[in-house]
Amino acid sequence: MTIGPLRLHSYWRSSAAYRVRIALELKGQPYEIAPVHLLRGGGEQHSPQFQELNPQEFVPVLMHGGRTLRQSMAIIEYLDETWPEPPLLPTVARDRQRARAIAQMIACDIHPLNNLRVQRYLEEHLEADEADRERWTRHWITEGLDAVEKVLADNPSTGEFCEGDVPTIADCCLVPQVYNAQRFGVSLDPWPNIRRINDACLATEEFNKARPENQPDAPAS
Ligand SMILES: N[C@@H](CCC(=O)N[C@@H](CS)C(=O)NCC(=O)O)C(=O)O
Repeated sequence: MTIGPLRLHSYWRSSAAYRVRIALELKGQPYEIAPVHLLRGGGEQHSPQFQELNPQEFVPVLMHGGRTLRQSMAIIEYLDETWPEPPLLPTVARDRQRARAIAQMIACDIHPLNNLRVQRYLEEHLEADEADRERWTRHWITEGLDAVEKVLADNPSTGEFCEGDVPTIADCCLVPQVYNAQRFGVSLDPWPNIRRINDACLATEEFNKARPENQPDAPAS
């Protein structure tokens, strides 16, 4: 199906945008990146122009077919419904439920606590210094990934990837969350399944292309 170009408002380090980039790469759909710098000048996500695209002042936003699509999980499901191959949700209901559950453990219960606006609130209203904020971030990542590891370990549904042997929506969420964990110095040692699946994902061309450091708006290293 072709209904015009795909344009993704993204920030190289945003893990929610990273999820959508992975899904687009897995679908083999060409897309343009429209960078939104989340820090410069207080954050371009707060500009009046961007607020028109997303009143929540978040990336990602995907433009497609004259529509403005928001919320990474809903965008991934839209991509899956628009281009069904390869599927990002398993065909069997119980497997599909498990893939969504793992994805939501990350996207609903870990990531929001560590978002930039939460960090800013801690700093500006609760007088949390940088060390406090990093402790906060590491705490929620560790507690959340501990639970994800338990769900992955010793479960016959876990395969090469989180659910079975092909990447699903769960892997689209896991890899960006592991990137965040590493960014904040959280060791993956307690989580052998998470580490193995993250390595398997990043060994593929699709996940590799979506990596933060491979984005046009990433600073030159
Ligand atoms: N639930 C949203 C979360 C999006 C989100 O948290 N985006 C972050 C970057 S990862 C953002 O734009 N933060 C800007 C801010 O906090 O000011 C989604 O999944 O799309």
